[in-house]
Amino acid sequence: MNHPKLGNVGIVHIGIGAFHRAHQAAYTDTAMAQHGGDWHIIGVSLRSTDIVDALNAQDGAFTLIERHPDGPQARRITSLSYAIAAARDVEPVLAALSDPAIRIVTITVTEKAYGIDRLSGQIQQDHPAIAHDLAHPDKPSGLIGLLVAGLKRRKVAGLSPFTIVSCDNLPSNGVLLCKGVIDFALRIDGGLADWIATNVSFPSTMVDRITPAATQTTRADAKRLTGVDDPVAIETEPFSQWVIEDNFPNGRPVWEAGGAILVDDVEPYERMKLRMLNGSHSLIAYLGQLGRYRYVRDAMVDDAFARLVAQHMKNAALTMPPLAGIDFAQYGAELVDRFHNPEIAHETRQIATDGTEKLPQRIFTPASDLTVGSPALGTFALCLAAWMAVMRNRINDAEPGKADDLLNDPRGGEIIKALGGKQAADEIYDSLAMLPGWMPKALQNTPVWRDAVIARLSLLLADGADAAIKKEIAV
Ligand code: CS2
Repeated sequence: MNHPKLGNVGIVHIGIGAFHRAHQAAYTDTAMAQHGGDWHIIGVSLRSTDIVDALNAQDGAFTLIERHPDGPQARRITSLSYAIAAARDVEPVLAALSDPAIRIVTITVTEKAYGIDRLSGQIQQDHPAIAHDLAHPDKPSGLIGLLVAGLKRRKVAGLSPFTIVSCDNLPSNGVLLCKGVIDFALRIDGGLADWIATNVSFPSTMVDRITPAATQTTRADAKRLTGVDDPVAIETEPFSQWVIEDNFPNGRPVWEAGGAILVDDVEPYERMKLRMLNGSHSLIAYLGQLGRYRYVRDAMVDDAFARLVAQHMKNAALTMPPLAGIDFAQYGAELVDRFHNPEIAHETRQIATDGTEKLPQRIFTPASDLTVGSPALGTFALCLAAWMAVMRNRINDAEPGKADDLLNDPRGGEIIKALGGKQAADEIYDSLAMLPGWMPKALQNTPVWRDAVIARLSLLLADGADAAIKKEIAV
């Protein structure tokens, strides 16, 4: 599958949103520019067709703007060869996945598209894409179904498999995906499951680059800086990090050229980032939604809010064993600087989506790692309380029948049902904490945790976000 202009492909990427294009596509671009290699990317979009058409109309190339403090810099990325819309026709996707040239599949589909139970590693049979794909394994529509169908074709054709690289903010993302893929395969073809278990590698990764949704300003700046009008230009911060488990039996681009770090064990880096960056992001997002801060940077110029974020970083650092070569305090200070970046318009509403998917690894697991009754629990409890208050307020504010759209969460229907008009903090906590398979039992059964969340939720509901923040930083 050679592209007439761009040379040979070697990677299929599933989920070609802004984050992929600001991150892995940029690393691969740099790697090929400096070291060559047949690593152009075939991009797959699971749902959208517009982005696919727009990218193909410009031969896969797009403008990436980096928002530096002293002004934006634009770069044309050409590592993407072309794109395919799976929603239109899945056959070209399966053809790409079974192309002998493809040696790696990378993934950014967000947490909710996996359909894998975090604790057991088994697939969630009531997840819409999983349910569909189990019933139609040769015509899949979701991530796991596509991977398994692609691997099946390769096995039948006598080809070696591809390496599968999750780049989503899930803990031990490679291990989790491996378990889910094998469990799905087991249910349709035991021999295939064995083949996958023996032959496919799933390196874990930690990915980091704050990438707000593109706006009209992005497009206008791209035109001003490059002279090219690009409807799919994207913008991002200067910082970028990619820590990758070095487990690529079929080769890989020299991603180190773009600054990637290859390690034996990604987990400590992933944990640090999920707990310190993403956890603080969720705290800012839910409190920001309550306090009417549209952007992360707006919250960060509020002194009390910034102190709260620093306090949460410190608390999150307490939940982890030391990591050689990393000073958590310095890492936290750098995160605070990144959140402050006045050039980055990162909407709290964007980060506040999919709370049921994000809070377990950002809030629950670290909170469970603290000793019962530790004062450091406070900011974790405040984040959960803020999420609960946002859910309740959005339901209260919604027109009849429209609450689910406002919640922006894959478990929105369940949240609405659980809350069922409840307005008191303890009732809200008890109904939402009991969402099946969500909050770890150990935390659920800890009365100090329940009390801490309810106290903060009461204050948020009665006096608002400012009062709750002031109280927290005074503790
Ligand atoms: C954010 C992340 O939307 C969110 O939940 O916390 O997308 C965050 O911006 C990235 O993980 C940064 O690398």
